Amino acid sequence: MRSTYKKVSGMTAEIKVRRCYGCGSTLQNADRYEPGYVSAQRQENDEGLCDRCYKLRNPGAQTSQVITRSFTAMIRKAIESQALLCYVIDAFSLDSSVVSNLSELIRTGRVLALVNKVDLLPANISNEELLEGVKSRLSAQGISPLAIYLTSINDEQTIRALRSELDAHRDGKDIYLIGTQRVGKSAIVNEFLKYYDNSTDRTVTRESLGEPGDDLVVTAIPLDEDSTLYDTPGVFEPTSIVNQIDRRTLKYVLPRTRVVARNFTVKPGEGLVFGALSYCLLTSAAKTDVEAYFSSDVQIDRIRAERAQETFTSLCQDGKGHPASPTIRDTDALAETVLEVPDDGLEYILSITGFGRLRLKGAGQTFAFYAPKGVRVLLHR
Ligand SMILES: Nc1nc2c(ncn2[C@@H]2O[C@H](COP(=O)(O)OP(=O)(O)O)[C@@H](O)[C@H]2O)c(=O)[nH]1
Ligand SMILES: [Mg+2]
Repeated sequence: MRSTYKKVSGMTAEIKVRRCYGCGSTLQNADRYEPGYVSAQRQENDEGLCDRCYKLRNPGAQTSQVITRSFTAMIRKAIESQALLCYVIDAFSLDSSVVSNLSELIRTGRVLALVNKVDLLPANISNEELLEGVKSRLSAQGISPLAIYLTSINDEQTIRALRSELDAHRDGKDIYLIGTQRVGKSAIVNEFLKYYDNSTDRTVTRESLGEPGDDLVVTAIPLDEDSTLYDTPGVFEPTSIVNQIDRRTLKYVLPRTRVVARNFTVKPGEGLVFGALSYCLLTSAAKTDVEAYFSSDVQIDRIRAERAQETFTSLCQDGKGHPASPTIRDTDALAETVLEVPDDGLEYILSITGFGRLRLKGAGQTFAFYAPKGVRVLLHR
């Protein structure tokens, strides 16, 4: 779909292609079986979502599924045929990319974990620590992967070696790239295609596997005469901050360059505010050293408990908090989660799903987190 903007100077109209905020497809109203389709009834909408993503986010009375019937049918078929399910995971955001609804669906299949975006990982976090985190999260969801492979679309070597890594585990069967939205499935495919040699007489196609009213469009890449690699649409993860903020804010929240740890000492009665999107307060124990891991575009400042609500609201409304989202205007948009950290001197992670996390040594601290309603706040080892 195209939207036309008249330039202020008048003469030329500028044409801008609009993309779906959910799946990234170009919005269009020509073909309902192609991605990005916006039906006539939703033509005037300003959500910037295609019908599919709109339906997922506004389940309404009809259904509360975040994984559609067509998607479930596709996975069942894949498992039956012994296909390799390539679970694409975001190295920076394990909590928003290792998700229970998808894990549950693929548990009985042959799963390979493809941990992508390793280039974003802070320098002080080792691959061993990352692998440990991935393994424990998958295992908590009943998955023991055949292998865990680390990739980055910015690391040619990992992309070049991807084909042989996948071939080693697929037993000649199909491969399905699956995962939540924006973990990099399509970006991996684009890079993969640069080194891809099609030895078949089939071509790379877009295929519709869904049923009417439940579109499911995949990219199909022939691997050999009888097997195919499928890039599938991202699964919607309702507990991620990504769904609670405005689409223009998203580019600041999702890191684009390597995340650098930022160090703070927080005293009781104090806390930290993350842009104009969330904050936390230390409500007990002695002062604590924390390392904060967020996109470098997220401004982090100290905040005092007794003025926290006021400070937060003014950050939201006076343009001083960055990033700010028009969907979060004051503390009414936030919900409280209290995290009690054990007093054992071990390292703990306090995470706001899809946004960022704090790392600290357990000393019996109590933290109150205020994150957008619906966003999960978690304590991990
Ligand atoms: N830094 C970095 N960004 C990546 C990587 N892979 C994907 N991205 C970016 O992540 C965003 C989402 O990627 P996309 O392929 O559309 O995700 P999909 O929804 O899983 O298909 C895009 O802006 C990509 O450029 C990676 O390895 N490193
Ligand atoms: Mg994609």
